[in-house]
Amino acid sequence: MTVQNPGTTTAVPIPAQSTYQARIADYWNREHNPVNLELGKIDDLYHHHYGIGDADWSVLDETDAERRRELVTAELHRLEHAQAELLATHLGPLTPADRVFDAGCGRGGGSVTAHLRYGCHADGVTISAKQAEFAAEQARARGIDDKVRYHHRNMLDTGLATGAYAASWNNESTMYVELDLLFAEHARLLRRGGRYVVITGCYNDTYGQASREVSLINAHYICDIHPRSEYFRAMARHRLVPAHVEDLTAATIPYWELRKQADHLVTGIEDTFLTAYKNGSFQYLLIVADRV
Ligand code: GPP
Ligand code: MG
Repeated sequence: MTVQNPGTTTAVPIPAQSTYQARIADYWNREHNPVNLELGKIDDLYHHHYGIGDADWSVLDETDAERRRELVTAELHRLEHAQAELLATHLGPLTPADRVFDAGCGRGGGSVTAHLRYGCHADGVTISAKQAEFAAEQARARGIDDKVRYHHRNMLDTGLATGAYAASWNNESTMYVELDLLFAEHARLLRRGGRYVVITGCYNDTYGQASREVSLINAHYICDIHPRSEYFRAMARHRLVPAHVEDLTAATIPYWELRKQADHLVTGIEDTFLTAYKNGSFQYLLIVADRV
């Protein structure tokens, strides 16, 4: 290695700080799955997470093929939005003066959901420049860009203001990062008594190591699903104290059963999720914690 100028350091490129992170940004910059875009189009709430709750199976009875596709798309979107609303419920109570941080915000649906519910300011961060542009355009179109902002940054190193946030969350984005680095950043951003919420897929320590299905999910999204235990260990190390934990595994299975039957939307990962949930190796988990 040649040290050309020992008196200075070279800034690490932000937001992609490693080859891995550059690869993730590349994936999300190219991602155009109909299962995300067709659902989002319905009401301009673009989610990048799965759904919860009982499905209305009658949508499958529709005999007109095109109408059936529309009904199935709308039903999957309803279930995804129900998941976003559940997460938003746990952020509050919040006032319009409060600020929230959406870590790994994707195309922005979660921040808009929180803003619509509480009137709060929101800062969403994504490592994908395309997602950040898309989300910002959505906020402009809604006329809420004065309060809902999206940043092309790394959620481990946001540059946002210390202690400025009343609540923060990760909605299915923790599997892309080391939890210690992530929770250190949430603990820094949250004010004392602030709220942290995570919904995630984690592997079940009771089952043992990651199952074949968990490994297939990792390969599909280029992520690294953590064991359930690691969340609690890492939170404890970063002043995040769990106040509520909910296993959403049973609640998410109808979403996957319905998505599996949506020929116009499937991505090929549906059976793997269903097997992983049903064989007990994988869990869909909500954790709500207080920043102490
Ligand atoms: C959802 O995004 C999934 C992730 C961000 C990563 C993996 C999550 C786990 C719980 C393991 P998406 O809505 O873009 O996925 P899809 O295109 O499959 O709908
Ligand atoms: Mg999706």
